[in-house]
Amino acid sequence: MLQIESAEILLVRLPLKFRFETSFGVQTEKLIPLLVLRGGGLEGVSEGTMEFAPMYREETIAGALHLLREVFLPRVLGRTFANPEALHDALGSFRGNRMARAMVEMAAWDLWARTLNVPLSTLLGGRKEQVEVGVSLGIQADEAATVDAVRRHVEQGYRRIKLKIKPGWDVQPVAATRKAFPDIKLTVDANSAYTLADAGRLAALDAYGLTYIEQPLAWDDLVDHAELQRRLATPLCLDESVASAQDARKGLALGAGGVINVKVSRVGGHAEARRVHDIAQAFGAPVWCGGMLESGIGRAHNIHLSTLPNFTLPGDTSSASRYWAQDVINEPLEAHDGLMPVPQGPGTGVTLNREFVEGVAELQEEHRPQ
Ligand code: OSB
Ligand code: MG
Repeated sequence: MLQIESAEILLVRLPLKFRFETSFGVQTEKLIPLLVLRGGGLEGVSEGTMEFAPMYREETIAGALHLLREVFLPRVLGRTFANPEALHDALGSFRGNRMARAMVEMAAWDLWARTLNVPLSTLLGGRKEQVEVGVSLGIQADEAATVDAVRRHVEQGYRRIKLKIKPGWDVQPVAATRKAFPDIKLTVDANSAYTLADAGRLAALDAYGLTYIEQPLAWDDLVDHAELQRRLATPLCLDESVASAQDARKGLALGAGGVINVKVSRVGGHAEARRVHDIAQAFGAPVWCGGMLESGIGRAHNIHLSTLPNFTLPGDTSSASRYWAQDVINEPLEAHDGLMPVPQGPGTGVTLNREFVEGVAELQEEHRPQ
């Protein structure tokens, strides 16, 4: 049984090793909420991917902390569940806030896998021992800097390069990169910065052999993406606008895209991520595992999810050492030749570096049954 005896919330701030510019702003550090669930002498750990401000989607760290403390944790603390799906159902009547609910669900999966003494990937049904990864590169100062950044990561063996774009900076970096690297797997991500009025500009990207164009239109749209897809040869990939398996079904049925970026936290946890994966597979649409600049905890969860069979395109789960001088976990998560090994051992296979985390934590609180 999955027993939830106590919980711990931690909040850490980590400096990013690179400046990450997207269509919605510049990031130089990451504020990361972590959740530990304890039971039966074991612990499961998860990471929240909502941000300080609602830039990517609508959730925020402050909102998540409030919901964990006052609403979600009181629903699970002191209780015993048959499995993580049953625990998730205990939060199933709440609307939205999927990233916050995912924190509880994902920590429960880790705890459950450790209780059964199997790797999380095995419980989810994945078989790969390593997963193909690419890299997501922020907007650079100019074409030369873009090509330089691409070259460095191609040389490291990454299997796909994704360039962030925005209106006024789209064809330029793509044309320069394609000229320097005619054969690499190349994609772009607009993070919702365009509208249908930009269809002509986006259609110009058809000339560069992109594997997909990620989330060009509004974060909550499916209909305009379907209209845009009819005007483009390049497949669209949905990120922001898929928050559930139902969204995935609707998007694929509408023809809003041909590829889905699965982020386990965005859709509410591993069980829902697997349903998104399955629905996409039924539509013949490949999926890949996205990232939110996670620390080692979220990164390890992403790697385990990526072992499912329809993750046939390289994910964004690049080496942890790209992001952090010091990670929150004890184990390295390093890709070699674009292949990320799946951490072995029970659960996610990674463990919190307590000394480091407690040293930098801006918040650390214990929660017990009332
Ligand atoms: O759109 O995929 C995105 C990071 C933060 C928010 C949204 C996105 C991203 C990335 C980075 O692209 C992926 C990563 O390296 O984790
Ligand atoms: Mg994206």
